[in-house]
Amino acid sequence: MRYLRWLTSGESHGKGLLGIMDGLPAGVPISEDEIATDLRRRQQGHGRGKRMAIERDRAEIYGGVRHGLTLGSPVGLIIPNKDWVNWQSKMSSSPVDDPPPPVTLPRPGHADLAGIKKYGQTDIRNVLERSSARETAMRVALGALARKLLLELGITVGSRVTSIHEIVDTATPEMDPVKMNEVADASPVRCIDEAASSAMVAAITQAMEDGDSLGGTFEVVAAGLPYGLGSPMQWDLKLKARLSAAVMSINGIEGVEMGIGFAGTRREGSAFHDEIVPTDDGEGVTRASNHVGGIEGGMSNAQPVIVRAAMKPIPTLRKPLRSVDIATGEPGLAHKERTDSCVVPAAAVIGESMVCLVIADALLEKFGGDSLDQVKAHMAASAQY
Ligand code: EPS
Repeated sequence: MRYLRWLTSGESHGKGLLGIMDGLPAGVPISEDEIATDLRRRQQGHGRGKRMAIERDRAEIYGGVRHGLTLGSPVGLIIPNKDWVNWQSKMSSSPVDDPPPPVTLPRPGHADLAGIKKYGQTDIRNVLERSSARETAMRVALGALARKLLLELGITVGSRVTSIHEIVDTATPEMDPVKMNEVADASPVRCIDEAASSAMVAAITQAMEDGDSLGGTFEVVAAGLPYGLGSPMQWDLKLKARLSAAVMSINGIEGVEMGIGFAGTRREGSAFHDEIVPTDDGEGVTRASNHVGGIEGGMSNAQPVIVRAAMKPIPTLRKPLRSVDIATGEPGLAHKERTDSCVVPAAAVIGESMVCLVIADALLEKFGGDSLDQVKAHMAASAQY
């Protein structure tokens, strides 16, 4: 991200998470309560483990905001880990007299094995702490800042879960993103269809009882984009490339598609492409469908952007898989940690955050200004819908 730059720091059981965002224009209204709303949404979902009962994620604004408005300076956020009280010695930044025994049985599917080899570690905890999805709490907090900017510019972003394990929500809702979130947030698995929701809950409960985990798919929708965010001129400027990289970076994501994605390959071109038709008032053009998901030639085409993603089942299992002890070379069973059973509902919220961050970056690239008023003026002068 070139215009809205951000970084996170923090370990899962360390003191907390830090985030810094640079490039947000001055004058964007933002409050800790608004950030907390998205953080709360990320913590929900049937299938979360005991950790979520401990944490009450809330980001404290450390810099960049005064009297409810951004200053144009870097925004700094801190989310303290409530669980830190239980880990102060085990995760102390200073040497301790009684270090805990090292974790030596890598979990298949986690960062454990590749991480210890890469960083030359002998204790898997030195890898798993940062590769934990705990880090995504800060992404959601930073995403809430981007979401506020987008909201001021008429762009909304929502999500829903479309499948968990073998249960598919076949609903094809004609909903704007805000309505989609309203309905999804009322479901314990963030899906639209009530029967599918109950079946998903039952499947997750079964997996929890079995000490197993489940994956699934979700969809993120962004509406209100003008033409031309992103660019066809270089590969790394294409909006589709930027969105897929961002969503693919979420822990556990194994696939990303746009619009009807892979299913579209089973259609002829004539049944795939979205015909250009006059608007109802006859004053402009719109599309008869949106199979491609709002991006053509690497640019937004003023239709809703639709990003879908597939998440693998969580690799930490109470019924562990085979592994080999890195200290002794002896075969054993993978390390067991307290864990979640299914986090697809949370991943959908994280997906929204990543999409907000990328679209805000692309928007500042095209219409950038030092203040919100300037960005609005630049859009009013040249944005095409
Ligand atoms: C995670 C393991 C669990 C999850 C955690 C991700 O944490 P713990 O080991 O403390 O029980 O709850 O997710 C979060 C803490 C979070 O905020 O989403 C893992 O191994 O990746």
